Amino acid sequence: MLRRLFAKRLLGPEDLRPSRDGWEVIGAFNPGAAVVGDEVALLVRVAERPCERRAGYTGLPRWDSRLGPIVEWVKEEALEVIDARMVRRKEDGLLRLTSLSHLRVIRSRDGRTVDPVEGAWFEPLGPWEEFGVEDPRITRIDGTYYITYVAVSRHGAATALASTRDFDSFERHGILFPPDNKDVVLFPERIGQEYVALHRPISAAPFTAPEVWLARSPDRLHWGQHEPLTWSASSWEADRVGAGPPPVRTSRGWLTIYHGSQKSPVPGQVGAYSVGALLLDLENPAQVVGRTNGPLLVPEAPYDRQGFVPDVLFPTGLVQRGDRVALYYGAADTATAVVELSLEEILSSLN
Ligand code: MAN
Repeated sequence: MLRRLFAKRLLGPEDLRPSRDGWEVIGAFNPGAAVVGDEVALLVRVAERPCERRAGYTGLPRWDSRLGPIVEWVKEEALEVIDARMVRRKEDGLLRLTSLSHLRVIRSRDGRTVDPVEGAWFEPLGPWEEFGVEDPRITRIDGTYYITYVAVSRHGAATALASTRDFDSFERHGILFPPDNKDVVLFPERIGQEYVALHRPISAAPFTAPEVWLARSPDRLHWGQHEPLTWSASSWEADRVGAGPPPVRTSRGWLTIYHGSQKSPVPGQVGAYSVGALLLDLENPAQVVGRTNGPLLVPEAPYDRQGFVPDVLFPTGLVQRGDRVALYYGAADTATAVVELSLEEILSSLN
């Protein structure tokens, strides 16, 4: 396990006002991060649910294109609880989320404290975002910030692209990877003329445990030449894996921080999410040339261990300054936290 050189919970639901009357913020987590001028901009996932409770009913939130956030009240006996995040409708076996997420810009001058003033909001729009927008990753390419984010709807969890130059206004570029595909990150530069992305498709007929794949594109919109990254997974990453923040160029290869989750022995409980690292070949990043033996970080701080989904450390943003790597992450699907690590120590833990 690596030394945590600095660690802090930066932001929680208590720090943000709900987007509308009658709604409560239950999570401010899984932040994208980018250096903008001399500040760090965080794009935080804000999860909300209705304040109202109706005995015998569950309120299922969704974004209506005309009305904004609305609630559908469904009899409890018509639903099966999967975990804190999801229920299944018995009638048709389909899933719904128990909260509805949008994104908000939060700025930090020093990367270790957040400004009280909130920036722009990125709210769901259109049919692909009906159940919310989640888990943004930010990559700066040629002066523009590209944001890959999960767009959830009755059609599944897809990954879409948006861009911004200032974090005040955003342009949408549509869906890049159709459902079920999350944890998409773009590399910060072209490799041999092409844009490169990591993504994580999930199949309903699993011939494999979830894998991280790599794809290439001439224009950031059309993706092909898909291939899986292969490494032999350990038990801490046996259930889910996915790229964390965008890969970082180092002299030894592309340092790629990712999350892995354990299988939980308890039904209805989500297995612990920890952090690992891969090293990908600089010229051909589909080749894994190094990896951590065990996890780099496991949920350990009280805020990693307790919250909406306990024991989740979900890295989504990274800012490098010299040897210092600040990793911004979602703690227990509730709060935004930062942990600072030494790049040298990360690299020497890889083999
Ligand atoms: C999934 C996603 C994330 C979430 C983790 C942990 O990967 O829903 O948004 O943070 O699970 O619950």
